[in-house]
Amino acid sequence: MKIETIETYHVRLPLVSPFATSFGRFTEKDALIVRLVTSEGIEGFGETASLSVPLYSSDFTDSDRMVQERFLKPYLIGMEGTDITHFLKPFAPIRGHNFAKAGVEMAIFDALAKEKGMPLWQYLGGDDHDIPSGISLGIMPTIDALVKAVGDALGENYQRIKIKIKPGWDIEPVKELRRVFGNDFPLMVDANSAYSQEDMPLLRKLDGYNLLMIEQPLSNDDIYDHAKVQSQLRTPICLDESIHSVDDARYALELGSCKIINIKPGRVGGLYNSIRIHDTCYNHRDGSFTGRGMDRVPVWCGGMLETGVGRAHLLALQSLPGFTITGDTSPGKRYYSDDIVEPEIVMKKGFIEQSREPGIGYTVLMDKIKEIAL
Ligand code: OSB
Ligand code: MG
Repeated sequence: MKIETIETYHVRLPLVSPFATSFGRFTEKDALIVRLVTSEGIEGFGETASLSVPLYSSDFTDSDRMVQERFLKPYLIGMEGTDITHFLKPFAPIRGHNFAKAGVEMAIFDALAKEKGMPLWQYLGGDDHDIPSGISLGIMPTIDALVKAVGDALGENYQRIKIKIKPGWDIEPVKELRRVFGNDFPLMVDANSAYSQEDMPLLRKLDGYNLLMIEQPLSNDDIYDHAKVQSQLRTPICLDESIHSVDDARYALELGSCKIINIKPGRVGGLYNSIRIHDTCYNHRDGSFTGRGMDRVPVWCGGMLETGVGRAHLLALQSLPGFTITGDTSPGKRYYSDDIVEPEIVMKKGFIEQSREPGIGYTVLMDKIKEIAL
């Protein structure tokens, strides 16, 4: 395969409902859709799913676009090869900017899978099964609004509910959800780094609500303090923001900073690194260094409110065997009234089917994208 062109389209889609986290509230979502064409005429698509502002990670849409234009595309165009590791050579010397790398890397993966005539999930080494769908619900104006949203989500058969928390919106919503819907439905919380070690009493209270996990309670780059907090909690901690690489994942497992890892291809620089982090967790064994009884550390796939292009990649990734916990990938309609792929990504009885078509398996609506591109 020889890379002939790489184009980037900046889109901004209105969200069907505002999404609020501890770091900000969003009513629309920016994304860079990357379209790669090979000299054989194969098209590959990827998505850079960073936010428009550097509040989740240091990446943001405009900086990622610049990194792609100046530091990735010039080295990739004209490159010829047969496997991903070859094409990743120009990525290696560039520090950071993982979301920028991921969008381009995913487009290469899509083209490589299409060249082989294989669905991407199969090309990545995944198993043939439907993907359970979870939902990530933002901070709501009132507890009643949250109860309504969770009731709706359970009614639609979502397999796992995650709610965003922040100081002042934590114990009360969790307590009320447990009171209304019972102690056993699959519930977790995501703090997006809103707490510190001083909040140990609060975290200990959360420990009493049978949560599947507490996602990223402490600061976005911390691995050390999370280990101290995890040692005082029964509830597993899951790291999101803190894990940017295979080494970060290894440090966290060896230190006991978490018992679960959220893998987002954008945050870790693409699918290749996602798979390596998956493998590190899947092959982790008790007795390796600390012996904390953590065999096969489970992973799940997070999201960045991706358009259908990015979500098709997330679905493919989740076919790997270590993704034993339901992730954040919801059907198209949960995010956008007018998604940019066909067929629509739909959920049936709480699951999303894998496509049988080559590559990401969805048609990217280029006319629509060109029309709305910024
Ligand atoms: O922390 O997981 C997060 C969205 C934007 C930025 C960070 C996060 C999220 C989500 C939404 O939780 C997940 C999704 O539905 O794509
Ligand atoms: Mg998160």
